[in-house]
Formats: sequence, structure tokens, C-alpha cells
Amino acid sequence: LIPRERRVLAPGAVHVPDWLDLDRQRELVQACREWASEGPGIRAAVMPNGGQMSVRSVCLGWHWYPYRYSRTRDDQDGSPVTPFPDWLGDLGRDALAAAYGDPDRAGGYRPDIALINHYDAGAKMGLHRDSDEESLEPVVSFSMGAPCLFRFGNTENRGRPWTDVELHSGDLIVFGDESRLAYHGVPKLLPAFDVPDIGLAAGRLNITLRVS
Ligand code: AKG
Repeated sequence: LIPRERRVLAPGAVHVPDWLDLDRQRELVQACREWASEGPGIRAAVMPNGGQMSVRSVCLGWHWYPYRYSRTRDDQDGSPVTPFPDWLGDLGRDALAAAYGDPDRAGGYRPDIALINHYDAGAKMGLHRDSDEESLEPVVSFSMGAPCLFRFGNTENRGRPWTDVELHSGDLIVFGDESRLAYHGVPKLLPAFDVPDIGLAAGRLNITLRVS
């Protein structure tokens, strides 16, 4: 077995395996289920070229759709986005402290956007940069359910160099500083052996926290 230890992928980009314990994962899955059923519900966003994303997503705080943010679900029914809960910000600060080992810096982190993505077996996310936020504060990312191949690239283009990482249920990724605008994506889900029972019947759940 390959040891799963905290690993710096690039300056400012850190992978912390197994950071969320099972109870926390279950709470998050349950919360995502509730968020996904509010208002018009979870949806696969449509790209400007008319193609539909294979990932289904729901947002808190600010609603993202290609390629901007709004306080209302403008590509759905126009209803106000679900508020970003304080407890999720607390979790984001704890995650940042764990990844960077700097509680002082983490104390000032105030995420106000959550993007929740659900991947079914065939879903993927092409390499992209998270560049629709004005803030360059770090992105905090939680993985739950089926494992995936996560590709963390460079800040210049979608090509190499990149680092491929397996993300498993409970893993944390943080990318900020020099890596904040690095290309990254999910080329594929991996076979779901040994996925813990966290109340997620199938697929993979990812939550990213960001600052607008
Ligand atoms: C995004 O939401 O921008 C992502 O890149 C998600 C990555 C993931 O699912 O791990």
C-alpha cells in the first residue's frame, strides 16, 4: 500500500489524507443532501458552448454558473442562493490550519462560497482554474465517497507539469498562494472499493470553499 501522508503538491498546495473523520463526513453528506433538494435543486450547469457539465452542482453563499457568480440562481429559477452557514466557515478555518500548519493565518480565513459537486461513475471535470473569484484567498476542498484521480497542474497552461493524486473519502486539499490559480481537474473516478458507509449511495461528493 502506498503510504497516505500529508503532501505538498506545489508551493501553497497541500493534500491531507483522511482529514475528515467518518462522523464529519456523514454530517456533510446529510447537509449536502438537504442543500441539493432546496429550491430548484442540484443541476448540471450548461457551458457557453451549449455543452452540459457531467458533474451536478449546488452552491451556497454565491451561485456559480459558467463563468460568474450571482446572489440568485440565474441559470435556474432566479431564486436567492442558499446562505453559507457559519459552521462551514469554521470547518474551512480548521482545514486551512491543518494544511498550512499556521493557525494565525487560518483565523482570518472567511470563506463565503461553497460549491458542492456530485460525480456519478462517468463524471469528470476538465482542467480549469478557479478564477471567477476576486479574492485570491485559498480554496479548501473536501472529498467524500468514491475515490478519484485528481490532477494538479501548473499556473501557465493545461499541459504538464502536473501531479496526479488519488483522492479518497475524507481527504482535504488546499490550494492558495502561488498555487491559487493553478489548473486542476478530475480526469476520472476510480473503482469504489472500501468506500466507508457515510450515507452516500453512489458516486463522489466534493465541496470547495472559496472567498468571493
Ligand atoms: C472545482 O469545483 O472547481 C473543482 O475543481 C472540483 C475538484 C474536485 O472535485 O475535487
